[in-house]
Amino acid sequence: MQLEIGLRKGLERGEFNVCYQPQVDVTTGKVIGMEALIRWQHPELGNVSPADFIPIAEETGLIIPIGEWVLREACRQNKRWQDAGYTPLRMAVNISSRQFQQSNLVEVVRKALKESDLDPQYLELELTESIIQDSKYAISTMHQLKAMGIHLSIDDFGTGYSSLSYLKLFPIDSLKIDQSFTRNIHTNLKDAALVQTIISMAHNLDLKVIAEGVETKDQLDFLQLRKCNEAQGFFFSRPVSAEQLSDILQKQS
Ligand code: G
Ligand code: G
Ligand code: MN
Ligand code: NA
Repeated sequence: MQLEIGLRKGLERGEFNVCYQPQVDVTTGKVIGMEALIRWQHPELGNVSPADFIPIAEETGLIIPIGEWVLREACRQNKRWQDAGYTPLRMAVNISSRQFQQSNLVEVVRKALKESDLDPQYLELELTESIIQDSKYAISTMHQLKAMGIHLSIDDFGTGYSSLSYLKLFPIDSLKIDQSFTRNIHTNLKDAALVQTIISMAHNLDLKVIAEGVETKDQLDFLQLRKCNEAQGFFFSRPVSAEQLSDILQKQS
C-alpha cells in the first residue's frame, strides 16, 4: 500500500529515470544496442530496486502509465543520440505481460514512435514467456508490432515453464538467454549444455541470440566459440545514465 501510493506520487513528481545498459556484438566487441532499465529515486527510501516495485506496479496496474513513460523516454533518448550523430542503435524496452495485454498497446507504441520521430527499426520490445497465457491475442498483437517494423525478443528465455511450440508461432527476432544460465557456464555442465543448446536452437529457427549477465572474459569466450550473437552484462558495462552512455559511444566512434 505504501509503495503503491509512493509509485503514484513518484510518477507525478518525476522521481523515475531510465538507465541504459549496452548490448555488444560478440564478434566485433562493438555496442550495437542497449536496454532501457527504469530506476526510482524515492525521497525517503532512496534507490528502490525495480525488482521490488515492478511487481507492485504490475499488481496495481500502475505498470501501464509507468511503462508508457519508460517507452516514451527511451524512444526520445534514442532519437537524441541519433540526432547527435552517433551510429543508430537499437533500444530495447521491457514490456510486462500486463502491459502487453492492454488493448491499446499498439497505439501506445505507435504514439511513442511518432512523437519521438524514431524509426521503428531502432526499437525492440522485450517480452516474457508469460504473455503466452492468451496466445491467440498475443500473436495478433505481435504481428501488428512486426508490421510496424519493430523488433521483438523473448526476455528471460528458458525460465518461464512454457511450451516450446510458441517459438514456431510467434513472429519474434531474438531470444535473450537468462542470466541464471550464463552465470554458471563454467561451474555447471548442465548450464553450459543448456546455453549451447539454446544458441543452436535459436539459429536453427533463424533467430538471433543475446546472452544476459555476462560478467567475465571466460563467459564471453564460451559464448563467442558457440556463435552467440550478442552479449550484455557487467563485463562490458553496468546500466548507466544517458550521459555515461554517450561517453561510451563517443569512445567507440
Ligand atoms: O535493472 P534491474 O536489473 O535491477 O531490473 C530488475 C528487474 O526489473 C528485471 O527483471 C527487469 O526486467 C525489470 N525492469 C527494469 N526496468 C523495467 C521497465 O522499464 N519495465 C519493466 N516491465 N520491467 C523493468
Ligand atoms: O529481466 P531483465 O533481463 O530485464 O533484467 C535485467 C537486469 O539484469 C537489470 O536489473 C540489470 O541491472 C541486471 N544485470 C545486467 N547485467 C548483469 C550482470 O552482468 N550481472 C548481474 N548480476 N545482473 C545484471
Ligand atoms: Mn530485459
Ligand atoms: Na532477463
